[in-house]
Amino acid sequence: MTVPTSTPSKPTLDGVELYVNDGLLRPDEVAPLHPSSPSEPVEQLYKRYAADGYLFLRGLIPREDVLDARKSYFSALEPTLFLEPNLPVVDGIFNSSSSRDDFPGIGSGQLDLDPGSPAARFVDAAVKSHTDSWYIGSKEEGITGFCNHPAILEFVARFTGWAENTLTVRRTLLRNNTPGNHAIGVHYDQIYMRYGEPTSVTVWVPIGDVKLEGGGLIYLEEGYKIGERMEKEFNKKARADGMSEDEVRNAFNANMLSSGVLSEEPREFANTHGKKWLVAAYEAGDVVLHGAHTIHASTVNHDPEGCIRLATDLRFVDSSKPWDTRWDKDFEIGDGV
Ligand SMILES: O=C(O)CCC(=O)C(=O)O
Ligand SMILES: [Fe+2]
Repeated sequence: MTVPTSTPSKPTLDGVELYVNDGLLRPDEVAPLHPSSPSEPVEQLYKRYAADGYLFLRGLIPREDVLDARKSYFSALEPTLFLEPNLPVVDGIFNSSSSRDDFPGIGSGQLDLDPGSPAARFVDAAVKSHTDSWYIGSKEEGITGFCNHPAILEFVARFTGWAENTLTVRRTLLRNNTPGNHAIGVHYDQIYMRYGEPTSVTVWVPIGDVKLEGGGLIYLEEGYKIGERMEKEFNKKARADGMSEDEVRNAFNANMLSSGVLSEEPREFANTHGKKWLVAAYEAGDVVLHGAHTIHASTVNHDPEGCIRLATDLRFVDSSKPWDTRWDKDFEIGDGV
């Protein structure tokens, strides 16, 4: 399928325009993400996850716990002039008199920063949050940390059946999508975790409400089938070309760009594969679980109030099986994982 060249002008869904890095999505290019409830029988939820490649769970985490995390994050970043003054910190409204170039989102692509610039200072502060006790926890202070929220861990342990072998991978990405900035391109997570089995589960956690046009994650309809096929083809070809096991695991293959993503153009990608993007408005407390081959991307944040889209992705593995231990560390810019 080819992408039409004329600019579509109709709202995408529910009267709202949804943008990805390569433009406005047309109404026939999207469909709603199917919501589930944590109170449904776990076998039913697992069947749905296996069939769709994702599980969108409404209200898994108490809303107030998510909003506390949001407040902690923005309080730490307030001195960088990230936020509109005189509004509640928890709202996370981007400072309208700041330049968005000084506040590049982390975790949505390559960053080219001048040391000492406001952008570099902002990124340093955002990276530091990954080791703050409100986020990662602290034994000395007796703090569990948002990453280790029992509602998430207990659900994943029960859902996967990994029970006490359920391990929260240390490296997580706390991503702050400022209004109008670049959104993450099309990818599946196994690309970055090839030193482990493709059984990891990612839990994408919006930290705050995210309006439909507020830059939420989007999933390619039946995308895991395409991701599985791509990974199989890549492995076959890499071996035929004589790549060593290590090279195979490290390689960013011909399907991918240097950052590892499959494409920076979600619209074009979905059209090429004849699939829709599945979209949602998220509320604080919702999460989406997705598998290692599930193809996803993000919309560009066009929140009308300038609300910053904050989210984290937590990865879970079965610690009794081989997993990608390169991820057993805190996130750093350019850590090559
Ligand atoms: O939050 C984002 O923009 C990307 C998240 C993601 O790729 C993931 O959770 O695996
Ligand atoms: Fe991802």
